[in-house]
Amino acid sequence: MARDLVNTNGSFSTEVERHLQTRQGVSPGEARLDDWWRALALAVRDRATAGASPARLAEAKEVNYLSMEFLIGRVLEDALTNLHLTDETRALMDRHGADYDAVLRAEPDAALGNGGLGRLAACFLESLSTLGCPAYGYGILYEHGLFKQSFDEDGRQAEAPETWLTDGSPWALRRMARRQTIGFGGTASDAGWYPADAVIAEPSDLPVIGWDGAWTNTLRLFSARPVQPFDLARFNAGDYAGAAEEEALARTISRVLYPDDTTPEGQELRLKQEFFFTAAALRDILARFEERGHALATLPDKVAIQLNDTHPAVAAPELVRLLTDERGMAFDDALALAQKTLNYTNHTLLPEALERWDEGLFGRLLPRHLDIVDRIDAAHARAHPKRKVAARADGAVQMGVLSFIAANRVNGVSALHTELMKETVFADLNALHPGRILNQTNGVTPRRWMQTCNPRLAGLITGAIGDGWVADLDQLQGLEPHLEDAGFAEALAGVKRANKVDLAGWMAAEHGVKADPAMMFDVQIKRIHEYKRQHLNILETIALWQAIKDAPNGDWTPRLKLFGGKAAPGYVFAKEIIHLINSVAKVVNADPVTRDVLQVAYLPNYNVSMAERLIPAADLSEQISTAGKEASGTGNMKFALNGAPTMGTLDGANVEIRERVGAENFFLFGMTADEVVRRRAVAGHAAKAVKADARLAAAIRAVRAGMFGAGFDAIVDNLTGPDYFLVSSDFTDYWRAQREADRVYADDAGWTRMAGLNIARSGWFSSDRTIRGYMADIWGAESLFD
Ligand code: 26V
Repeated sequence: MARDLVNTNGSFSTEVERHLQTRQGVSPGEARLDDWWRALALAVRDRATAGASPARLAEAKEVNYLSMEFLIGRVLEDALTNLHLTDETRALMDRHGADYDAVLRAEPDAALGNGGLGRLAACFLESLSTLGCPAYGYGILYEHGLFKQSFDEDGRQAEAPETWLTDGSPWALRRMARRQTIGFGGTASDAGWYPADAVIAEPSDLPVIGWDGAWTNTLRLFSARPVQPFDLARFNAGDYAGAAEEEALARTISRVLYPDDTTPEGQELRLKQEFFFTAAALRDILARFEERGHALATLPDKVAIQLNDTHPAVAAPELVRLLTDERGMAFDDALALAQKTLNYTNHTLLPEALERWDEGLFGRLLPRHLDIVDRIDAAHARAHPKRKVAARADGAVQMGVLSFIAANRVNGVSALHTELMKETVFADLNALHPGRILNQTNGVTPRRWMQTCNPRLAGLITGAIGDGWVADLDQLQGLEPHLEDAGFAEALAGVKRANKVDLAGWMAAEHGVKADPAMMFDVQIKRIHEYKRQHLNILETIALWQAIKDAPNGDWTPRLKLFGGKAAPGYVFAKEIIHLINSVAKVVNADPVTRDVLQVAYLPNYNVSMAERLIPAADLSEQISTAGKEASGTGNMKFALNGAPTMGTLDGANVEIRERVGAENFFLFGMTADEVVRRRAVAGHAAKAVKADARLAAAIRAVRAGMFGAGFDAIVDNLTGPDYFLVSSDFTDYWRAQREADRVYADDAGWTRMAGLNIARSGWFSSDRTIRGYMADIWGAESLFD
């Protein structure tokens, strides 16, 4: 909705008080924190959705972002910020004696995603609204988001269900008129599909408010519901459990987010989830298109559909089916339309994360779609008779191949990742379709990841260069001359110090962990995975601890090593890494010889809200994946933007961060992607690396000897054996780069300058820039503001 059409009659505060009374049923005096945030959310919702659509919306090209995950976190603070309602809300809370910050914290995180892929989707939606690009996000309203993580007494990960939706969400408005029926199973013939089972996809709309409240897009998330609410006959016969069986089965589909971002579970439920939301989204998109009165042949002119990884790849056969079986179009025409409408983003080249569905399972659940996949393959083979690349191969449907064949554009998420796509996984397809693959390097929204999460820095920047940077992040370049000004530099250092003091206070209060803000805050927060190499970080910690013990009077730069992140519940090795970090923390933190210069803390249950606290307070950003494995990274961008230089490999978007902030403002170490491949071919590479580095050997010996307890055999055996991710081979250079960081950090002015240059030169990593790229190069979509 355009801003000038927003209904601003009556003050926001009055609306909040009214919602408090009418929806929460309490007076301001009785309101609990939860009542306040719900009333605030409802009032914000009204603001965001009031008003009419501009006439040109009817003609505009509409973007649809299909994603299994939207990791949105908390919504209220971001919404208030974008609507410029924070001051009024603070005043309202003050008037009623409510604690504004506590009210904001009463909102549970919407953890409808695992990590980078889902958080990127959330940043993209916000940028789409900020840029005035008409768009819908489509996904699943999971009843339970990503599991809650805690540590047991030994420091091992424990998982508990997450319950954000138990009391309902004030953001999610059910849209009963737009329900869809989704079939499964049954039989197929040339005439079409006869599903055996069906569920209802019930949409709930969440508002996505852009900067300045200038435009609001919709995130439409589907819940699965039974076609029949319950079986009355069985109920009346006393079979109460049986009577609710169908309902329970249907609801299972939207019950829980898959807590795994690496290994496709070969499980029916996940394929059901994928088809469920994808089919519901396509029906909704086509219904809206037809309501707009356009002819089917113009679909690609009015609609673009983005497949966020292969999870919605079944969109290809489903769209063809909707156009042929349900609308009578010829197959070739339908496929041509689908191909012009669909686009695919790849987010990982890790072989274990590339989806492939057993053709038996696929055919049982989606018999008609399996036929159509074969016809898509046949059409592709006719067009390219010399090369054999098929979506259905080796007894499975290869979802990456299917997505590629059925897409107009295929993109990678960083320059390096895109090149590796062309050279490795998609080499054959790239040769057949030169130009189809293109790059759109990821970005992050500066509203959440600076303006909201780091108000001190945002204020300092605005004081120096005005507030235009919020919607035009390149303007941060204007900070560079200010860095020469000693007063500004001192203020910048003061912001970081104050953020660290805040974080330390929160760590003490919430986690009982003491953190000394005088130490360097060295932060690694992300999912736990061997390729991300948290074990390289903790090994270096052990080696540093040993070095300090050897020379306690040395000139050590005091460091706090901070970790956060969850491991997939079934990923045993990753869970061992968590256990090791916690065990090292226990020993090192208790050591009177070293504790003033080295501390280790692993904060449990890392999520979006925790990232918003940690990133503004970080001094050093750990981005240490094995080169060639991290598709892009987006945390790396958030740290640089908030003034934490990177300790990193030449991987993913680290490469581009280093190019932009300058090599001298980036702590580079490790092998390149090419060197990684060559090193892996060296027989006994890990054993050789350990032999060549006495510090590494001693650190591994300490773990093996049980200095941190038992249970780390798999890690030790790996680092001295196969070491596929080359932790041992990169250790020596990592140590060197860390000592270089120590040296620079010891010089306050030098470090502040480096941090400042990271901020000033990170404007390019705004997701506004990324979305402009998608609009121009992939979607052919335009802003309603232009
Ligand atoms: C795979 C699966 C398999 C089945 C269970 C659920 C599930 C969920 C996610 C995935 C693939 C995850 C891929 C991913 O998250 N890639 C990350 O994407 C970020 C945004 O582009 C990027 O910055 C990270 O480098 C990349 O690892």
